[in-house]
Amino acid sequence: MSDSKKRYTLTAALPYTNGPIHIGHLAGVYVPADIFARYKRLQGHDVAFICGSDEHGVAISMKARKEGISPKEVIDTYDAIIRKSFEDFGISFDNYSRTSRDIHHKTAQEFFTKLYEQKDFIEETSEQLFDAEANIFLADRFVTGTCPKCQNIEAYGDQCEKCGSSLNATDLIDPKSTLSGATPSLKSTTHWYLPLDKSEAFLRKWILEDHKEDWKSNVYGQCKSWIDDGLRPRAVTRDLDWGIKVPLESADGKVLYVWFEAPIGYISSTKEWADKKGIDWEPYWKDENTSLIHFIGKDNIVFHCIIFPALLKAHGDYILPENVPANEFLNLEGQKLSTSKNWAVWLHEYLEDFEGMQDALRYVLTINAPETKDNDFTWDDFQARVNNELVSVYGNFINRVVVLSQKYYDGIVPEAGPLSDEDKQILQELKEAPSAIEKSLDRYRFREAAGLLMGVARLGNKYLADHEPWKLIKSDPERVKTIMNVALQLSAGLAYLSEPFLPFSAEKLKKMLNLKIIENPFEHLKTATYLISAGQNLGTSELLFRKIENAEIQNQLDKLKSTEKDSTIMQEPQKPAINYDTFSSLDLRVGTILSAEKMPKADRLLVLKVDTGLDQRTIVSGIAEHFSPEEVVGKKVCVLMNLEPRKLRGVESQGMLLMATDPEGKLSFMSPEDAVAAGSPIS
Ligand code: B3M
Ligand code: ZN
Repeated sequence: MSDSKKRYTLTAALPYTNGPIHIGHLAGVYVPADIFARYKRLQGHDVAFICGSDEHGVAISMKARKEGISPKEVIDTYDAIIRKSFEDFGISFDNYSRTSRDIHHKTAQEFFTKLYEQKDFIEETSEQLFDAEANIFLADRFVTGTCPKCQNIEAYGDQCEKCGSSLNATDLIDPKSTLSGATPSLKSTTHWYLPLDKSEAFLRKWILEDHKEDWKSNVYGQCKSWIDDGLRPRAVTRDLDWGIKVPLESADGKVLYVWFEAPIGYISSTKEWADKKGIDWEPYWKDENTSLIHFIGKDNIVFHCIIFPALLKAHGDYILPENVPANEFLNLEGQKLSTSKNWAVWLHEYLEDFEGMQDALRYVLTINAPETKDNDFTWDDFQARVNNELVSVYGNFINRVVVLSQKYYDGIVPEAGPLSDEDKQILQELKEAPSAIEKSLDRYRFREAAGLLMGVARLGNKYLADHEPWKLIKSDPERVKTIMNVALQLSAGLAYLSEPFLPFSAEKLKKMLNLKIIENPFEHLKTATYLISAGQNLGTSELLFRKIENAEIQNQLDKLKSTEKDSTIMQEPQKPAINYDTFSSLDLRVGTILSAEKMPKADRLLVLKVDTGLDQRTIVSGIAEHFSPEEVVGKKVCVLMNLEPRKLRGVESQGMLLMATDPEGKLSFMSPEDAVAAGSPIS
């Protein structure tokens, strides 16, 4: 392969299929990865842009348990949502696989076997945290406790999200099972460990020396602190029922640790892609001339910079990543994004609410990307960026150029006359733009690159505003031809340069200008003065971007507000299990309220007479602040018959009404939906 054409294997973190994609994922990983992939393809390189769903691990099991469905149902649901939303959003993966596919199980197991046979693992039996109630070993997200490094009380069994430390479950102080809330006991079990400590010398040289200059400082800094802290052996297997079976006879009931197998998912996905194309996958992972680049969020740094490279190196056949340009986190309206708390802007919902506006979100997430520090997404900023930059600058410029060209020249590109110094200057700036953008992108500075692109649009917008061809057309139509020709060159330049960033509008713009497809447009732009020739016909004009109305922003803010309210409902943890006999000892029946009156001098209590089918009895109920006596007469209710009678304000209550309480404390009766006779048993 010649120097000018390089092979790139670009991976984007495999999303867990326990929820849909949100803007944090997009800003951190998928938008920059997609910009880079499109950019490298435009330069004519051989690109494999690889991703897929991450479908094992505790995140999936937890979701399944919580919803009372199988892990398979969870992954099928979210894989479909994620896959579609990426596609609709224009993320240009060459392959999007799933780690539940056979090809991945096989690839991961073969990888394990090779390392096992090479004696790269240590087999060790030790005491691990065990939840006797749930009958399960507690690793990863099944256990929380206090981080020994930063004292964060919500650290997980494999990682503290606050300080980024990678942990073993037994490191946690005061561990608690996330399944039952129980304090775990210790139970002995056998696992296979990767002795990371033995990789220290290699990692020190490869990262701390060889990549001191070219890795981002946030990534380099995290790696340095882990290595300096001392690396310890890490288990690559787990006692779980959901995952890829450990391919050893002695390992019944054990699966591969999700962070062992998920990165191998990049390899499986590449294989799947190459199979479909009928090409060889191996150069993409084994040829030293291939650039392997992992796009990830900052919480995945240790896995991609330390553990996976240590595994690749131990295996022996693979290349190592050239760079891991991890981003920091994006917050939403000042708060941490959270799938479980539903504090997010979900991609599939955005695509519904803002149809055809993929590029608007891509732009805002890029220009405001959390590249070097955490950043905040606010809907007000989104609106301002779209309206003041995409619409008022970029869109306005293009619209003027196309509309005026239609009006003055019937949509035919006019011939340029002699160029003024300013015209020359503008065309020169356009020629310099691709190199500047390339320089930024090659250093993974996506914000800077998007800013440079917008700079070209600004240049054009200002050029037209300064020269006012719409005024000059009467007095100097010849000069206007030149101005419009220059403006059209800038528009064409924007169409080519914007493709990696704003692919949907780039496509539209190319059509509007009737542009040719050119090979390596970035290179072409550096030398060609005329990107669109005089005499050429333009296409029909369309609006590139539309304004965002206040009502749309309000609507999004309202959505978030309702989420905030929901998430403040503290869901009580489930009570300890009871057996069927205990349950069936409850005597529950449908009753009809026959009469009701307020209990004297008690604001909360109503004294009810209830027909239970068996008898008519008195029940005192604390519902007076919610219902008037008149409202409740005639209601069918759920009665707990055999609760011990007790006296309330001197009146004996013979049973209890069951009520539901909503987050605001409002009560409602548990009434049968259909007409059911008083006395009907409830079971
Ligand atoms: N599934 C992403 C996450 O931490 C995780 C990435 C795997 S990449 C091999 O949400
Ligand atoms: Zn910590």
